[in-house]
Amino acid sequence: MSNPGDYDAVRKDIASLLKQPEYDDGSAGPVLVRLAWHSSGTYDAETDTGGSNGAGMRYEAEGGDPANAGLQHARVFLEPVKSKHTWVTYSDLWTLGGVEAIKQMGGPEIEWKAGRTDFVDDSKLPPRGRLPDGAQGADHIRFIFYRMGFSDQEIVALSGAHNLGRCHSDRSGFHGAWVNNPTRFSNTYFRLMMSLNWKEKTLDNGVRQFVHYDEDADEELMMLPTDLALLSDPSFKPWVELYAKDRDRFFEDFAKVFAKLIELGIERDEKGGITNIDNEKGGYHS
Ligand code: DDH
Repeated sequence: MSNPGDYDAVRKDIASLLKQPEYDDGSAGPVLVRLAWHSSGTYDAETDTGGSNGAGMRYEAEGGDPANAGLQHARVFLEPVKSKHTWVTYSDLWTLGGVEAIKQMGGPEIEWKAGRTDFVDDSKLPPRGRLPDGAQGADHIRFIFYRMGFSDQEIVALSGAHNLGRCHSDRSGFHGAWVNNPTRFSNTYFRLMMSLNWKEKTLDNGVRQFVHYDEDADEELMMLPTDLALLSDPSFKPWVELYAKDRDRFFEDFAKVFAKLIELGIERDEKGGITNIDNEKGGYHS
C-alpha cells in the first residue's frame, strides 16, 4: 500500500511488471498501450459519451466487444498494481499503464493527469462498434477518428503506435508484428511502410492483410489494410513521409496526441480537478 496520490509509486510498479518472459516478445508493454487506447477510443464528441472515465471494459457490454479481445491480458497484468495501491482507480491505472509502458519502451514522456473515476454513468456508456476495423480504408479511419475530434495529422501520429506489439489470430484474426523489434518505441513503422514492398496475403482464416518477407528476419512483417491506407491517401501521406524521416517530430506529435486521447471526455478546472463527473446520476461503482 502506498499513500493515496503517490502516482510515482504506481508508475514504478507498472515499470517493473513490463518484463514478462512467458508473454509476447517478453513484454506486457504493447498490450498495456492498447488497453489505454481502447479504454479512451470509444469517445464520441457529439454525444459526449465513451472515453476512459468509468473503466467500462470491466463489464461485459464493453469488455466483451470483439474489438477488445485479448485486452484481459493487460488488465490481469495490472491487477497486482491495483491490489497494492487500492486507492488508484482502474480508469487512471489503465491510462497511466499505457503512458508508462511507452516511456519504458523508449518512447516520449506523455503528459498524464489523475482523477478519472470508476463510477459508471449509464448515460455515458458507449455502444459497441466504435473502435476501428483494420480491414477498412481511409473513409472508415476518418469516420472513427473525426468522431473523437482528431485531425488527419493526429490520426497518422496516433497510428505510429503500431510500432509496438503484434496481431494475434485468436484475437483480431490478423497475424504478426509491424516491425522486427516490437517492444522498442520508434518511427520504424513509418519507415517500413514506405520502404518495403508490401504484398497482399489471405490468411488461412480468410483474413486479408499485407506482408513482407525478408530472408534475414525471424518472421514475416505485416501491415493492416488501414495502415497502408495512410500511404495511399493524399492527405495522410505527407504525415507518413514526415514521421518516417523525422523521428523527433514524430515523438513530439505522438506525445501530444496520445495525451489528448486519454483526456477525451474529461473536463477539468484550473487545478486539474475533473468537473464533469456526476456521481449522483444513476450508475454504479466498482
Ligand atoms: Fe491498433 N491494432 N489499431 N492502435 N494496436 C492492433 C494492435 C495494436 C487498429 C487495429 C489493430 C491504433 C489504431 C488502430 C495498438 C495501438 C493502437 C491489432 C491487433 C489490430 C487489429 C490486435 C490483436 O490481434 O491482438 C486499427 C484498425 C487502427 C486504426 O487507426 C485504424 C492506435 C490509435 C493505437 C494507439 O495506441 C494510439 C497496439 C499497441 C497494438 C499491439 C497490441 C498487442 O497486444 O501487442
